[in-house]
Formats: sequence, C-alpha cells, structure tokens
Amino acid sequence: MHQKQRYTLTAALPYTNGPIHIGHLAGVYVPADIYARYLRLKGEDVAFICGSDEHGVPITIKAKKEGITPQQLVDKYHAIIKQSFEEFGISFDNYSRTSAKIHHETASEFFKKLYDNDKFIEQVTEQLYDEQADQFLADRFVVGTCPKCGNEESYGDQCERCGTSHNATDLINPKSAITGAVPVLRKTNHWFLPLNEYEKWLKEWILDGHKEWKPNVYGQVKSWIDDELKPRAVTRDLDWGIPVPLPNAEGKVLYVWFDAPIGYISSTKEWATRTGKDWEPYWKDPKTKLIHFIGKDNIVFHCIIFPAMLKAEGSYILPENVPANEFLNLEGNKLSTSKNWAVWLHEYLEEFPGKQDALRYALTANAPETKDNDFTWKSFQERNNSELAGIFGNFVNRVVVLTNKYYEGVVPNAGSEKHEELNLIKTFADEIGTSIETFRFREASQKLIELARRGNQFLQLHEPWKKIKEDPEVVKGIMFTALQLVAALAYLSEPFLPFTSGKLKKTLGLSDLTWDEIKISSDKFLLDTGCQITQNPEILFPQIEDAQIEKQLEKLEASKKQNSADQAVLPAQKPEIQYEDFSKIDLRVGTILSAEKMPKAKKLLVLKIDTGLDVRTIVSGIAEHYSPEEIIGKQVTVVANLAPRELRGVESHGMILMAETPDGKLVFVNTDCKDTPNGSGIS
Ligand code: B3M
Ligand code: ZN
Repeated sequence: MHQKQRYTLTAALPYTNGPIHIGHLAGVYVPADIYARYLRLKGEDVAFICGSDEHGVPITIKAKKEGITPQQLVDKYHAIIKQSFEEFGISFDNYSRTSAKIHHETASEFFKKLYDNDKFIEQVTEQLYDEQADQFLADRFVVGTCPKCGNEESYGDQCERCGTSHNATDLINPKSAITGAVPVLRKTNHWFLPLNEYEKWLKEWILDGHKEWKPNVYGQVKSWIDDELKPRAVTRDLDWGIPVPLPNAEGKVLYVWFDAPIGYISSTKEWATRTGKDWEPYWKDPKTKLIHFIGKDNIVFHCIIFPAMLKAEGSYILPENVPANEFLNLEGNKLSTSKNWAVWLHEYLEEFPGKQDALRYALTANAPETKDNDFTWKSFQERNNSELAGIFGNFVNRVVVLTNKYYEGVVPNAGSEKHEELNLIKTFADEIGTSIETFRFREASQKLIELARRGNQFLQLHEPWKKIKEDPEVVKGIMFTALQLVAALAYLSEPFLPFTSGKLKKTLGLSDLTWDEIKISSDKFLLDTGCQITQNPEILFPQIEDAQIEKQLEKLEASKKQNSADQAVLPAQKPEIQYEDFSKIDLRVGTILSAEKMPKAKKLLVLKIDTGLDVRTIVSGIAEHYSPEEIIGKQVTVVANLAPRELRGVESHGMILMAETPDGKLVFVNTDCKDTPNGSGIS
C-alpha cells in the first residue's frame, strides 16, 4: 500500500489590482499546477493552496485611480482572477482571499502570538510623511533611489530591479508617489521583526541545509544574508489592511507582506473546514513537505521574512523548497500592467477558446526557469502548430484513424512480435517524473513531445499501411504497440495538458490510473485487446492561423501607441502673455477651395483658401498627412493677419492651425462650424 507523502503547495497570492497575465502564469501558476497534478497522480496527499492578495498600497493606489473603494477594486479583480484560473485548469484545492474573515482572524492571532512572546521590537521612529497628502508614505506610496543598485524608481519596501527589500527611510531622494512632494520625517510607532536575530539560523537552515535549492534562489538569499539583515517594520500607517490587534494601534495595519503569506495558512484552514479535514498537519507536521511557488521578486519574503515569522511563532514547519522562476518578457519588452503591455489570461481565454493547453505548453516549453525569457506570439504559434499539432496530435490522429480503418476502432491483439518501443512507456514515465520532481518543467514537457516523436518514428519504421495487405498479423502487433504509446501520452500529458489528456482518455475509453500504474509490464497494458476506441476522433490541436497572431500583434501595437501618448513629454508652456497680446491675433473660419503639391517639396501643399475676407494662397506642411483631393472643402482655422512670406517662390499669406497626435500625425484643429460663414472670427 503506497504510504502517502503529504504536500502543502502554495502559489503566490496575486495582487487584486489587476488581472492575471502570462508572466504570472509562466513564473508561478503553470509550474505549480504541473507539480500538483503530478503529485496527485503519484497518489500523494496534496493541498494546493492560493488566494487573492487584497491588501497593500498597490490596491489603494489603483482604487484611487479607478475612483472606487479598495473593497470594490478587490471584489472586481478577485472574481476575474478566480474565474480565469478555473477556466485555465489551474487546479487549486482552495482559492481564498485575504479580505476574508478567516484570514483577518488567522493573521491577527499570528501577530498577537509573536507580540505576546516579545518577538517584536516596538520602536518610535521617524517615517516619511507627505504634508500635502497628510499621510505617512510607505511601500509604493514613495519612490526613490535604491540604496543597493541605484534604481531611481525603487519603491519604499522593495526595489523591483535588484529585488532588495528595505525600509522607506533607506531610499535616497525619496518623493511622494501621491503628490510628488519631498516627504518630511515624522515620528510614529511601529513593530519590527528583528531579522538580524535570525541571521545565524537562516545561514544554517538555508545556506548549509538547502544547497539543493535553485541557484537563482540560493544566490539571492545568500546575498541578502551576506548584506546583513535588519529589523523590518511589520506594521504601517494605512487605512486599508488588517488592523493591528493591539490597544494603542489606532490607524495602523499589518504590513501586507506580513499578512499575505499567512494567507496560505488561512486558505488551508478554509479548505479543511469545507472538506472536513484537519488543517494542522499540512502546516505543523514535520513530515509534511511545504513548497512555495513564486516569482523571483518574492524570494526575500518567502525565504527570509516568512520563515523568520514561522520560526518566531514556533509551531509551524518551514518550506522544503522555494523553486522561484525568473521573469517572462513579452515581444522583447518587460511585461507591464500599468503600460498594458501584457497578454491577459481572461482575454486569451475569450480570444482563443478551447486553447488553454496551447498556452500552457508554450509557457512551459519556454519557461523562465533559470533566466528571464521572452514570449513571442510567433513562437506560441510555432509551438502549437509544429509541436503539439505536428508531432503529438499527428501521431495520435494517425493511430486512431488507422485503428478505425483496419479494425473499426477495436484494439487488435498484440501480435507475435514484441516491439521494444513498449519499454519507452516506463522509461518516459520515469524520466518525466524525475524532471517534474526536480522542478525542471521545460525539460519534462520536451520529454513528453519526444515520446510522441518516437511514436511517429515507430510508424515510419514499420509502415503498417504498406504491410496491411500481405502481413495483417504483423500489422496487428504494430498497431497494438502504437495504441499503447498513444494511451501513455494520454496519461503522461495530464500535468501539462489537462484538457488534451481528458479528451484523449475519452477517445480511447481510458479510466484513471496512478503515475506508477502507467508503467506497463509485459502482461499488463494500457489498452487491452478488444477495447473499443472512438470512431470519430476530435482534432486535438487545431492550427493557429497567422491572422490570429497578427491580431494580437496589432493589439500590442495599439498599447505601444497608447503608452507613447500617455508618456509623451509635452513641451513646457510658453512664457505668459497679456490679453492685449492675444487680441492682436486675427483667427477666422476659412474653407479650402483647392490644394496641390508643391513641386520638389514632399511636405508642402499649396492651398487656395476662402477666408471670407478674400481668397488667398497659404502654403501648409501637411502633404505627408493629407492628399490634396481629400481636403478640398474642408473648414479650417486661419491665422488671417500673419505677415505674408515667400516659401519656395510662392507667397504664403497666413497659416492654418493643426494639432499633432502622439504618433506624429497632423490633424486639423476642429472647427466644426458648418453653419458659420467663412471670415467668422474665432476668439
Ligand atoms: N501579492 C505577488 C506579487 O508580489 C504578491 C505575492 C504574495 S504571496 C504571499 O506580485
Ligand atoms: Zn535596487
């Protein structure tokens, strides 16, 4: 009887200040889901835990920007995120939220226990204060230069470039992200976790005890510990968050990175209550393996701060591993929520219905496991069309079609010759399993495709379609073997391609097996002789067409344009003038009567304009933006009393007003005065 190993798997709680994008999926949720699904197939006892991270300054800032309350914001994005995870097949056992009562209770109790056991230092310190906004500045309410790497856009609690976590007062040249004001220092009392007191223990636990952790994680942790750990404030002067459960703590809440990791525990409690389980073994039994799936920007919180909190509390287990991934970029640029430079999961699900596995596979095959990596729509199309459809789908389709053609879908007998390819099933089940267990999901996904490739090679080698006439008995053995390989793909693909696996198991009429039961032996097969497979197989991986990719690239192009519009640096306002100065300008409504290109001057058009006062020639630099014929009859705003000047031998008398869009197009200043005669004054 298999002795179940208990696992608590956590996936970073996404902030509910925006939807999930492919960076979150590649970095955290797809690898975590592959690992959870695999362990379940191994028959282990798995609690796969997540939930929405609903506190913290990012939430307040975004709510203000959207003109809604923080609670309305988190309600909106919690629903979108939860729904999109479900549709994408991220198989959490529980997805909770940190605004839930059970979390407020759990986090408050946790804090109170540390407080009662004198694990905090209470200090009155000088914190950054914005006198204009009349509030203290913490975390993302303040930006400044990172003391470690010089990044000038570091936040108050963390620098996104080097990952360093620091106190806001460590920032150089801090500025309020609310008003832009230079903050002053004002006294306030907070509770600090003295991380420095855990330095020796962290060195022993991680640097000596977990040398097997991924180098990108181990390296970052080592550099922090070497950089000397300092006390970290675990409370804030904010009005959105979990109130500090102490009498003299009016207007203070728990720091979001203190409460959020405790969200894993409260989500486990919520799950246990719903399923009639005991939550404690998942967090307190030393035999349980706790594994945190996160992105690299969360390493310090999951390898130093949260473990120190768990150690201080005393009754919890510590993470067995923290296999953090690096970052995913998009078409060569950093993914960015604020710049809308992202592929949003909920939009993908709408625009590519039924293609969850295509994205799961592309993000796994190209995952940023050891270094940042780039997602391109072209590579996404390639992975689906050449690998999933071209190798995996092609092999399955050939075998299913031939089985229907030769045997009306009934699995033939094994034939006299035992093909060695049957051994591939155990070999690949073991190799894929090892890759998954060591968090090498890219490698594991490529082994799955390799098994399908070997299936195609087996068919090419034996060419059953040529032998069926003169050697039907031999063909039975070939097709029997090929069918076992297809069945193995149905089982082994489940962690990576759960939707495909389900369809294929249905096509083949397969029941569920554990991972070890997949490893067939000489007398126990996956598909027995006589079994009936479907007569009309579903195409597993429809082609992704160029037009679909083009549409996505156009969407990104539009984001880029919008970004340049948002970021266009407007020229400074010109020096102030008096009304008398302005009243000298004579603006009139005019109409373009004719237009022609100025010879040898690609930018200039020679216009005849009826100004109401006269019909005059005005030369205008709009030839690269408008053709002569398209502007005849157009009403324009004319600067009528501008002194005439000669341009390329043509006397131009006046000017028409144009505006420039962020991408440099010239547009007519809107004189929508269709009932206004030429010559009417504009003021
Ligand atoms: N909300 C995710 C982030 O930093 C953060 C994770 C919390 S896990 C306890 O984007
Ligand atoms: Zn930095």
